[in-house]
Amino acid sequence: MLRIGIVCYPTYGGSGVVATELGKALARRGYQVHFITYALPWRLEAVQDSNIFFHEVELPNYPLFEFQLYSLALAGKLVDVARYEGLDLIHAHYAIPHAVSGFLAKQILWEHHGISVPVITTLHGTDITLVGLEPSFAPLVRFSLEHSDAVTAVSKFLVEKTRHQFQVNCPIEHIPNFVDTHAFAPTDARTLRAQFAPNGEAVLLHVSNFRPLKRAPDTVRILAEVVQVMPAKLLLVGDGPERSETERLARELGVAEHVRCLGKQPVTAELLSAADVFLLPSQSESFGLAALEAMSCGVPVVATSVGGIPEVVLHGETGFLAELGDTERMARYCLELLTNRRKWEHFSRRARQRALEFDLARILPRYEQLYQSVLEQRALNVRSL
Ligand code: GMT
Repeated sequence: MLRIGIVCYPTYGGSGVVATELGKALARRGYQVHFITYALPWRLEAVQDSNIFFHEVELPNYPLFEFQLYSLALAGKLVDVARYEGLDLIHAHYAIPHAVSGFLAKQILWEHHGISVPVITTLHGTDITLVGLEPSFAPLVRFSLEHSDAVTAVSKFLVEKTRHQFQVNCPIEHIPNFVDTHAFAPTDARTLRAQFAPNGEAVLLHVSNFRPLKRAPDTVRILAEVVQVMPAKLLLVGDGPERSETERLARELGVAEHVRCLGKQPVTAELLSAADVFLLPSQSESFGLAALEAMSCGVPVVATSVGGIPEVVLHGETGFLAELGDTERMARYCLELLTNRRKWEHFSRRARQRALEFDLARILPRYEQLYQSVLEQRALNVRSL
């Protein structure tokens, strides 16, 4: 079976979650999966699978280095793992710096060791729409994409955005994100729910890394509108730069007692199922994996109509989409669902059905086919040398 190196961010964020869930699923299919990153990936902690390996990238601390040289250390580690574990390919999630380090490792492996290890890059979002556009990074992103053996993007929006922003000539395959619909299924969460909403209040839920583009404070603005009509609670899961501002706003708007910040919690089917509505008021979102996991648990989503969200959340069917910042409208959409049980149940069913279209079992073969075709191409290239 193939030996696959997966490079990802290990932190609380969608790209790392996708990479980790992909690796776990590949390992269950018999592939040998090597995670190469600076810390144990967030969703890998509980995994006991003999096909999964974790290689920590060590960062040499030399006084001359005012800044840590992670990209280089990662490239060196990739060379090492590829050589000694016999990797067949490297799958880099998020272009910066992973695709660049992958390229460097590939060149070293070939030129110094005669080993050909293709690099596949999966684009996730801000590596293209935000940070990748920084003048100091943009040339590297473009170069690393053009030198990847295959490039995928998690939404059609992101494919188009990449073409437009970076003017790359290479093919970019759209492989959408996925959800394990067995693990994320509607679950009896009455006990958990009663802890957060003991008097039968409606429950709104938001999960994110609280970066400014997630617009977490907008969830509080939505709550403030909703509680004028009916009792409700807002659960905030995750942590990040805007958590304090979100809490401050809750106090300013007089709704702090209805907001519960849970911090970085494992996102489980039970937690998601405890909610009536999932909120995703992002400024930019290439896909919205958190929304897909909520939908898989039968939770309708109220979100902004930005980026790739409309490819996941169907307006008027599995949730509602509003203009960025239009928290009044988002609150009205919440109330439309919260005050009409039949409507909520219909949306909940459609949300689950929609999530089934992104089931892991449907998407995983797309990555497996891609791996095969990249390796076939490699064999042809090596033979023609
Ligand atoms: O691009 C990012 O902001 C990082 C990334 C992450 O690690 O959280 O999120 C992106 O990748 C996810 C998985 O593919 C997508 O579901 C998110 O929509 C996307 N985030 C953005 O585009 C802001």
